[in-house]
Amino acid sequence: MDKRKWWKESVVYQIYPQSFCDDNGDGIGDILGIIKKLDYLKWLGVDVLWLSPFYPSPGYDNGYDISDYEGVDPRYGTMEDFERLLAEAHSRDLKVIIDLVVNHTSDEHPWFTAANVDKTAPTRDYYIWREPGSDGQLPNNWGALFGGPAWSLDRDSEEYYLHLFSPKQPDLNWENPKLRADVYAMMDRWLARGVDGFRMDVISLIAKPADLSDGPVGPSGYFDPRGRIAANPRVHEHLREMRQKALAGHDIMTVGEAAATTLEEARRFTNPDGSELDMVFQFEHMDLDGGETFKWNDQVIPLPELKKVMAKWQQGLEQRGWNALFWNNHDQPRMLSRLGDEGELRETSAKMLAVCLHMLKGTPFIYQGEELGMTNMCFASSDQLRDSESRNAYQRYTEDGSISKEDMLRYISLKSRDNARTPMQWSGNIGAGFTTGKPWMDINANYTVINAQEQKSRGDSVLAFYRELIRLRRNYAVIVYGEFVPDDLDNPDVFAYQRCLLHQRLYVCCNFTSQRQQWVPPEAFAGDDVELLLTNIEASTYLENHQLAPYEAVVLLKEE
Ligand code: TEU
Ligand code: CA
Repeated sequence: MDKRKWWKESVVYQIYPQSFCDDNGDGIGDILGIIKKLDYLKWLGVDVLWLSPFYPSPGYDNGYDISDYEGVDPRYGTMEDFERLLAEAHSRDLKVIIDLVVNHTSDEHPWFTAANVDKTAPTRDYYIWREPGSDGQLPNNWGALFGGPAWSLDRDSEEYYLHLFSPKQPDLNWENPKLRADVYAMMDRWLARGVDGFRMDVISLIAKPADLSDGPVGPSGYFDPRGRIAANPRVHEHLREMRQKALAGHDIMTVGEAAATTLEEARRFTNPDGSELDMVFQFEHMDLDGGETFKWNDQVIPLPELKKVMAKWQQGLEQRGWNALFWNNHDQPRMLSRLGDEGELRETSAKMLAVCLHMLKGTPFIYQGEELGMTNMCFASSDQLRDSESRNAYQRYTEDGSISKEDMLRYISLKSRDNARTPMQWSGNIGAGFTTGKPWMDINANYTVINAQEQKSRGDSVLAFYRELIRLRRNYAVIVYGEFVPDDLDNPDVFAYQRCLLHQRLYVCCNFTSQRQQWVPPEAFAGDDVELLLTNIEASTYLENHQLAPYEAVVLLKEE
């Protein structure tokens, strides 16, 4: 049996502060805006809020480039605002976890600004430096995720520093014990303020291997070192130390963003002995529509592959770890646009995707707007883009002529991170109830149709369905703790599985197509003693004829 833990029984809601709710009308979401929406989140029924970064930042990567780990960026408010948010959340019995971005800082962080002018600065060794080759060459052929090489030359000291993301995000040197102690002390101060845990940004990549040698060149023209870095076992030593020195004695939750992580590594990260993290985000299911040109193409996720990847992680972590379940976050295009129907069956398919994810074993995460069935943006011009990854890619591929401008805009509309970052659609009024000013990025034009106000008043809305789904989790231990058993992984139309816990059994089947599907459940679920626990279709006929309507999802319950 799994050990009971509150974070296994919780549903987490991710807030991207910049795009959530703008209180003061400057077009940027802020902390007071979040406070205003706490009653909405409580009504929805989630247990934990994860806040993406709100710390002081030059904003090159929307706050994932931090220049002060212990402050609040004035664009989001003040430390008093944050403390009020915590108090208001706690008074509603909502927990709050914050983003811990310690793979890198901003190049405007005082640790770096002191270090790059002076080789003898105490924080010089907080970063990773290499001398240029005899002809000034780069230390190796590693590429940065947001384009170009992973090394930039610091002109003052004439050495290169490593950055896995952009040149504005120098990587920290986790081999330095003083850096580690500084990070733990900073975490300790946030815990003392009362936060309930951390989402740890690219934590799988903090331990750079001693071997910085070249690797095989990929589509970017460079070697993508993430797999090699993630395989360095040293990361587990760091996380064990962090657990002992920063987290011991706190009843909190930790979720690691585990880019490029294997199942084997994830078992160590989420070992039930609690020595490292509670759960990890893995990305294998998100990368199934990648390809030759990274993600800049129109490939779609093949359902059988998706099912196999999900089953692999479900079964692979059974009794050996814990999954964080997600279809969406601030780095991903909207899953509804990837796998659902943006047309007439939008709401049905949004609910089906919700059932499919929330009935898996693990802690579900909802990304703002997902509970409304928000969709991708159709970007008409590259001027609308705010994400540096997308802007850089647009420039690179259109300038070298490898992808036409039209195609690149189409790919961006399908895959860009900016699809997730358009402002939250609260109402059909101008500004979508997000802002009374000019929004920092364009609002999706469909806010007049898709918005929270309209859905809150309607019993059959996507929003009402999410609320019901969350409520259901409270009443059935099998949803939290039942073992996952896959069904017919090769079938390309329906995603089906069982969940089993002692005397309770669930059968979940989800139609991923716009056609009806004949779908006969296993024998145990065919009798009269089977209850239709949940469906997203009005007047479902599934129990009578075992037919799934287009995008229908069904959950059957059998109690012995
Ligand atoms: O993301 C790290 C990461 O590896 C990916 O999610 C990546 O951003 C995406 O695949 C690129 O398409 C984290 C944050 O979630 C992201 O917003 C930051 O940009 C990144 O780290 C750097 O801090
Ligand atoms: Ca604001």
